[in-house]
Amino acid sequence: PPLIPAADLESFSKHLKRSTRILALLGAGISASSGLPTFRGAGGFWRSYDATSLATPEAFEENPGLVWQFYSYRRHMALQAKPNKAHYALAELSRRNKDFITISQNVDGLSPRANHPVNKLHLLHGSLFDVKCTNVTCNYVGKDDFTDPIVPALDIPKTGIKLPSATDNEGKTAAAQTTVPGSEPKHSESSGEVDISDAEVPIPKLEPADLPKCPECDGLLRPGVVWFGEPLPTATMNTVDAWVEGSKVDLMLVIGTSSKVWPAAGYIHTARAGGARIAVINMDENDLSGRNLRRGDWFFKGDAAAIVPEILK
Ligand code: BJW
Ligand code: ZN
Repeated sequence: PPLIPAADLESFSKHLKRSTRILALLGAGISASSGLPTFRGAGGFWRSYDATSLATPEAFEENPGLVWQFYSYRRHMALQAKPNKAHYALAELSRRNKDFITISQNVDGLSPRANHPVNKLHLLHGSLFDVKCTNVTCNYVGKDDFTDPIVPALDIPKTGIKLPSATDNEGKTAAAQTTVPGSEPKHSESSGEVDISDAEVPIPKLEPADLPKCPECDGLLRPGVVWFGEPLPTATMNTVDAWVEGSKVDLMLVIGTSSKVWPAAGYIHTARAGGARIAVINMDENDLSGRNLRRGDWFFKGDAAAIVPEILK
């Protein structure tokens, strides 16, 4: 059968052409086919931990070394991953449409690397490549630092026990590399790298002294992401709220998100209340469609990397 029912695609395309104000909300599912795991459901585990339980201020307070190992692993994986066709198709739509904004819950940097216009891309949950100082009297924020590893103790390929592999019989070790967006990571072919997301692979217990330090006050740095219970970046929220509430949104694309996390999920309700029609792109029809879709909305089931370029053609 075709990827998308023809009647749905036709009515969607018609509406897309007529739409002037378009809003896209992105979640982890848009990056799934780039090889990055989502949070909920299968794959939402890192070692023996539920990924969402590590994304909390409490987890960081209790064991900053473990939480930094989790984020260092995620930085490394995100740098190895490449944006997929959905990231590129959205970036293209964004360039073509003046009144189109994208709000992303993702921290992986794949939309910016797909050259999504940055002034029309709003990162609600921060970035894996930003850092913030934990010292309450210091406001240091570091942006777009793509160093991998960020400090030597967080050198993921070397902190576990290196496993022998068929493609790595010359005894090469993966060297630490720095990557800039737009260029492909210069890291080795991953040959022989250990996967510390596997709880069987031993990792060292890190002390605060091993972890990233503030260049201004020498305090402990933390990942520049938004954890549960924390406020979202104020300026970003203000811009997005003003745009969404400013005038009627014609079309909202909800791509690869379980829509369970607030306030991100709230934009679906705000846009709909203002008269927007909603198109959901998700692998799982239980996420959002049944509960929230109305007559006139669309649900496109499948891999975002295949569906998004197809419907935005
Ligand atoms: C595919 C696919 C493919 C797979 N193609 N699709 C009760 C009611 C309402 C709110 C609350 C409440 N109790 C607590 C709250 C607040 C809380 C919240 O929402 N909790 C809910 C879980 C109930 N929210 C907060 O705490 C937020 N802050 C806040 O409210 O502050 C208030 C405040 C004000 C003033 C002062 C102080 C406080 C903050 C939320 C921060 C979320 N942070 C995280 C971690 C970010 C850093 C990191 O990456 O580590 O953000 S949690 C995690 O969830 C991450 C994600 O961005 C976010 C959303 O997840 P997402 O992207 O939807 O992923 P999944 O895995 O859930 O879904 C993937 C989807 O893709 C699935 O549907 C798949 O089917 C699909 N899929 N493959 C297409 N190939
Ligand atoms: Zn500081």
